[in-house]
Amino acid sequence: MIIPDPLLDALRGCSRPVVMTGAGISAESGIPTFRDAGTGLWARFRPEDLATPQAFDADPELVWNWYQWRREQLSEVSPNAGHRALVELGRHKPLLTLVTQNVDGLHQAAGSKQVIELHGSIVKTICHKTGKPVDERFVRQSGEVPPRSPHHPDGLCRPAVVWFGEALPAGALNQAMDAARRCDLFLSVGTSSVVEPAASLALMAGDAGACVVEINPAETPLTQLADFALKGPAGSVLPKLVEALKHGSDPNR
Ligand code: BV8
Repeated sequence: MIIPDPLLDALRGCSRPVVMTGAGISAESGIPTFRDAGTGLWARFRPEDLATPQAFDADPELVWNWYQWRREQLSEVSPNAGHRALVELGRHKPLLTLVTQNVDGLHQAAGSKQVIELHGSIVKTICHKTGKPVDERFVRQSGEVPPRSPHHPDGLCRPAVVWFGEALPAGALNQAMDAARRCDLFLSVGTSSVVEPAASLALMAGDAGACVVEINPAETPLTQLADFALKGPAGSVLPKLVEALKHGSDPNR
């Protein structure tokens, strides 16, 4: 893939880039994308139907076990070249803001600092009644599935993620929206651009005059609206982009 010169100019010239990632950037680490997260033993469920408070209320054990399965997958994976390229990009662009919809913590594991997690974190646990954090040692030593919450007599433990129909953490969302409105380049990586309000951030950036770039092997609702759409996997496109930035042009030209 050749990186177009106008894109390179925009990347070189930007000072306040925002990068927003979705499940696609973790695909090359071996984590099924969100919409494929109903694979294997979970194939008979739609992730969107499990990632809701209603599903948890209806069958706490089923939803808890789905997240435990996804957590266990995480123990066997590590960040990939796409995550590492974003760490490198942050070294070249110190005012870069990294926003993720992912709950897997792989950006932090790769070395990215100040990651804005719009949809929470699968490796943390909260009380379903109060939202208060629950220590992982408490979760591990409980023999119940899901563990009863230490914060509320009728509460259960649940993953610290944002479910469909739940509000995003106000601080994270406001930070992401501010960054999107102020940025001069918005890079959307590995997201199907359908989940709101995250999907609107790219449009917000474009409306504020930023150059919008999409990296995704497939078409999404953003593809036609973006200034540049690079069709390819994040694990190879992002390193190419950073290499071209460092060399001032695409080394493969
Ligand atoms: C809310 C955590 C309001 C859980 C997730 C308009 C405005 C506001 C809300 C809505 C609205 N319209 C609809 C809604 C409701 C809903 C929504 O958006 N529904 C969708 C399905 C239409 N939104 C909500 O409910 C949100 N809440 O708005 O609340 C409110 C306000 C006040 C008070 C009360 C309520 C909450 C949404 C958050 C849901 N939680 N995750 C968990 O993970 O289990 S969302 C979930 O989807 C994941 O976080 C995931 O990251 C996210 C988005 O999916 P993607 O990341 O894009 O993943 P996907 O699999 O879809 O796509 C992967 C892409 O990667 C593909 O395009 C593929 O081509 C690409 N790819 C594959 N391989 C690669 C690759 N790309 C690059 N490289 C590769 N190698």
